[in-house]
Parts: sequence; C-alpha cells; structure tokens
Amino acid sequence: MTMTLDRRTLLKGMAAAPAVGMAFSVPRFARAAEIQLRYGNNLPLSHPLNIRAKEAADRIAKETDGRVEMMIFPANQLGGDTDMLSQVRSGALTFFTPSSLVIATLVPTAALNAVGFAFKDYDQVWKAMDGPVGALVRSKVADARLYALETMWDNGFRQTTTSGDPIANADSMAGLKIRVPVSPLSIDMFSALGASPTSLQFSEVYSALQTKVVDAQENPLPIIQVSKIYEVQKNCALTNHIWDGYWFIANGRQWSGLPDDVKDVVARAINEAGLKQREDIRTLNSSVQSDLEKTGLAFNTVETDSFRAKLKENGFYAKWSKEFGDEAWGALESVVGTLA
Ligand code: X2X
Repeated sequence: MTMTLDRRTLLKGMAAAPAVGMAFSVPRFARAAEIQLRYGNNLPLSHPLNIRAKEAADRIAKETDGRVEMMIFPANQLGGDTDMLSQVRSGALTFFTPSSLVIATLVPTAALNAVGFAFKDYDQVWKAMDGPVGALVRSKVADARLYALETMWDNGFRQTTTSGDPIANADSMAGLKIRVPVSPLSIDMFSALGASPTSLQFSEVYSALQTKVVDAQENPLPIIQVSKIYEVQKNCALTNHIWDGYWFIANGRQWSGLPDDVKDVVARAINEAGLKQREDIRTLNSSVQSDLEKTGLAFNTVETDSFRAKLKENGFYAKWSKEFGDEAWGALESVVGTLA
C-alpha cells in the first residue's frame, strides 16, 4: 500500500516549511490518512458499482477515523482492464474490479460463470457464486497472489447490440463483426456461433462502434445505458448468453500487510456495498429496457435454443469442459445441472 505522509515525513516537511505556512499546514496534515488504498475500475461514475464503492470509501474513512482512505479511479482513468490488472498485480493499485472475463486471462477458472447459457436465472447465479463456483475461483485467485473479497458484484446478463439487422437466432451471427472483452472464452464462443469476434478493452468500445471498426458488441443493459452505447447502436437482442460479474480483487501483499482491524473494516464495507450493488442492478433491470427504448434502441427476443444447439454442434461445451477440468466443471454443474 502507499503509505503517505506518516508522522515522520510530516515533521520533516514541516521543519523545512516557512513558519507562516505552518499554521495552515498543521490541521490539514494532522488529519491526513495513514493508509491509502488505490482502487481502479472501468465504469462511469453513474454505474451502481461506483456509487456503492464511493459509499464503501466513505464508510471506511469514517470507521477508521480518517486513518484509511480509499481513493477511487473510475472510468479507465488509469488505463484499460489489461493495464489495471497489471497494476493490481504489481501493487500500483490496491484494488481492481475486473469482470470474471478479464481476470480469467490470469486465472482461467474465473471464466466458469461465463460459459454460454449456463445460468437460468439469478437464483442460480448467486447460488453458484456465493457457493462452490465462487469458492473455487477465490482459491485460484489466491494462487495468483491476489486476494478476492468474498462478495462478487453484479455486471449482469450480457445482451447483444448491433448497428445493422437485429440478431434473431444463431444463424444471424454469421460473419458478424462483434467486439468482445479481452477473453479467450468469449472469442471462442462467438467463433463457435459463426461470428467474427474481436477483443477490445472496454475503454475502446464506444469509438470502435462509432467508427465502424466493429458493428456489434455485447454487454448487460445497465452498461449499455451508462456508457451511452445506445448512441452508436440500433438494435438490442436479448440473448442473455453470459452472466458476468465483477470480482473485488486486492494485491495479495498489500492486503495481507494491512492491520487486522483495518482489514475487518475494509472487508465489511466492501462486501456489504457489493450486496447493495446487486440490489441496485436488480432494481435497474426492471426499468432499464424501457429507458433504453426511449433513446431509440429497438429490442427483440431470440430463439435461445438455436444458440445452445449451435454451440453443442460445434463442440464448444466439450472443449471447455476439458479446459476447465472436472473439478471446476463439476462445481458449475452442481448448481446448474448437466450442461452438455
Ligand atoms: O468490457 C466489458 O464489456 C465489460 C464492461 O462488461 C467488462 O468489464 C467485461
């Protein structure tokens, strides 16, 4: 962690300062945080993830009497996901909230929840992520010398937007130039569906759609809203192909170096904020489609079975059950039933 302005540095600084400046400096310095936690993410401030993270930061400051400060760097201020992932590994960031798709570039098991059409509904999602799937992923994250806080935050069920014709069934995917996150599983899944996927960091998505580098993208509706993706897309097919969430990841060394009382306060504030964030997305899910329709985005449902059938036919499940291995695949199937 960045220990800034401890008492010693302060006194040194003050000794050098002209007397006239001191009167102003003292009260401010006396209240500076001893421990600064730096947290980066890829979402705009208006997304529930940032709203609840800010609440957690305020709570941490209050419950530690200002000893601990969590600084938030939203909206890719510190770079794209790939950059922030290396920053949290090196310790330049204390915390990063990668989507399961993104952390899976380092911890492949983390992509388990993103297996196409695995979850029927949110009951299954939280049963898996607060249960055997989440526990397994957290242990693999620990093997990578990172620490995953217990509560996973919600991104949502991913939907597919296009600038051209709406997606009606698996056949509409043929040759579609679609942006997906930096995620081998996503690339493989859209390739198996016959599309032509490209991985881009989220920070590039809006302009890639605007300049027609790609014609389509896939994201949960709250993100399509807060990131104004509706401005550069015409149709939204309710494909629900992947459920995606955010892990609250800490640099392992910094986390274990925190005093126990600080760890308790920080973990409780973040985990409880995560539960509230899940509720926010749930509430948003009931209104977001009609809000997006008002912007001109047109919605349609799809023939879901055609996607599953094509994935099976092209060996997607057979391949990924091997990639993940028996233990991981078994953890997922213990909640959702036999997948393929
Ligand atoms: O990059 C995306 O599409 C996003 C915002 O959903 C993730 O963080 C994976």
